[in-house]
Amino acid sequence: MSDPLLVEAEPYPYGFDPGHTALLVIDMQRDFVEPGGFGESLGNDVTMLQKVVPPLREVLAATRSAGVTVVHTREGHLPDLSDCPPAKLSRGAPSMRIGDPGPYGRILIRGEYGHDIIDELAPAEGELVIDKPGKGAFYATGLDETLRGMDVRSLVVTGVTTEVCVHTTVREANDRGYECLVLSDCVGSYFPQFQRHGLDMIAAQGGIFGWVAPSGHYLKALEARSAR
Ligand code: C5J
Repeated sequence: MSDPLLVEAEPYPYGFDPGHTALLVIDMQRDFVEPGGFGESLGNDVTMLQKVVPPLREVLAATRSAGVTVVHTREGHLPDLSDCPPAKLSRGAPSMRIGDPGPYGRILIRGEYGHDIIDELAPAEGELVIDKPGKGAFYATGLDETLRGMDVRSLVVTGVTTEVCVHTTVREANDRGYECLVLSDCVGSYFPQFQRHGLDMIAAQGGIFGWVAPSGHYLKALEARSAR
């Protein structure tokens, strides 16, 4: 194995081997990021999530150029809602429920326009897209088996929202033995305080769930590798 690349991070440098790493892009779907979707139906300001798009585009481009595996996820449900627990359907008394007609089709239903990933971050041909019914990317998806099959051990985590699907996924990944680096400007929350505390919680206690760094530090490590 070659020397790991080092990313300046909290709580200490994060080492990863690009050949055993995947970039996870979590739920950058129209239903969360664009006006009129599920996120907004819950009363959220979607511009808070749109900030993530420019740095994430850069990360995606550099990751692809470096030949690192990219995995996208989408939260959503089957058209008959058989994979959506009743508690999830009614939670939060949204103005529109999962499965209701919205401006981009039925809210959070697989195959609908709103369920899909925003154009700016569209998956490239051959990139994995994992459809998940829960908040965590490992629950009921087969993601763990897929990553193990590719000998992936490290995850660079991006997407939305920081305190919900990103956090749940990082916790699930940590319990399964993956080393997670969360890129602070490539994850987003509708709530500034959740963004701050969500990131703090990952790197606290010596990196209880993983590492946190701005995307520039990750890009620098990839650039240093191409200069080797
Ligand atoms: C939420 C997500 N917030 N992708 N989903 O319901 O974080």
